[in-house]
Amino acid sequence: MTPAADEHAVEVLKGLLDANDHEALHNREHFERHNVLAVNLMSSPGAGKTALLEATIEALGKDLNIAVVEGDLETENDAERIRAKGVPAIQITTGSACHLDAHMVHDALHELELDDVDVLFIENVGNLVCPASFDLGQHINVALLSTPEGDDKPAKYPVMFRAADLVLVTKSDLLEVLGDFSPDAAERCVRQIANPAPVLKVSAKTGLGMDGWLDWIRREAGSRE
Ligand SMILES: Nc1nc2c(ncn2[C@@H]2O[C@H](COP(=O)(O)OP(=O)(O)OP(=O)(O)O)[C@@H](O)[C@H]2O)c(=O)[nH]1
Ligand SMILES: [Mg+2]
Ligand SMILES: [Zn+2]
Ligand SMILES: [Zn+2]
Repeated sequence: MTPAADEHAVEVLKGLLDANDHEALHNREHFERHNVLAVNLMSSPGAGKTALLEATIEALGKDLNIAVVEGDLETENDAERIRAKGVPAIQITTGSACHLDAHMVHDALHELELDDVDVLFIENVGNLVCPASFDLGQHINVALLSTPEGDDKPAKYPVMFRAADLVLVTKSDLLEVLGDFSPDAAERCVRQIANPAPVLKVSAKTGLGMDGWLDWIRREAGSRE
């Protein structure tokens, strides 16, 4: 690219992000008005975001009113899995976009009865790169790192893991069979990018470590009442 074209590209990107930030602020007003805790779940594809939500709904669904916004390029699969647990879910299909933006989430918010919601989970598109750059108006970012991905991912994808208020090492039931994933090494990577966020081991499959995560969500939801 010529320097002029380069500059133009930067201007276009900046304009997009400004418009997104403006809409994110508006989403935040929706959440505040209805006293909703909004949690953005981010990870690579298949790290276990929907499985975590299914297990979370099973454990907390009686105490907290949960709703879910699902982001995928195509299919209604994840929203259907959530609805099967008796919780409202809005599926956003982004087509070719590899992240959710604040406008997409805003459209979904207008399809939900937010007065009846305590915690809104937003499951972002599976991608360790750009979801972290688009504010959705959420209060909390949770980054999932599944054990088969390797413990060095926070070092390789620092933008995502720096944005995380909580890091969940998912599929921790596989630690024994994998043998080479060190939760301590993963945590060191998170510290090296100057993120003091808690790093918790969980397994949606066996329930291992889920109490720490569930307590954390209960505490965050409680602090907003
Ligand atoms: N062993 C094990 N497998 C898991 C666990 N959680 C999820 N899985 C499996 O991992 C695969 C992907 O899980 P999903 O919950 O669909 O992952 P996701 O992050 O929502 O995937 P995308 O929405 O497509 O990005 C499925 O085959 C799950 O059964 C876990 O705790 N342990
Ligand atoms: Mg999913
Ligand atoms: Zn993207
Ligand atoms: Zn609105």
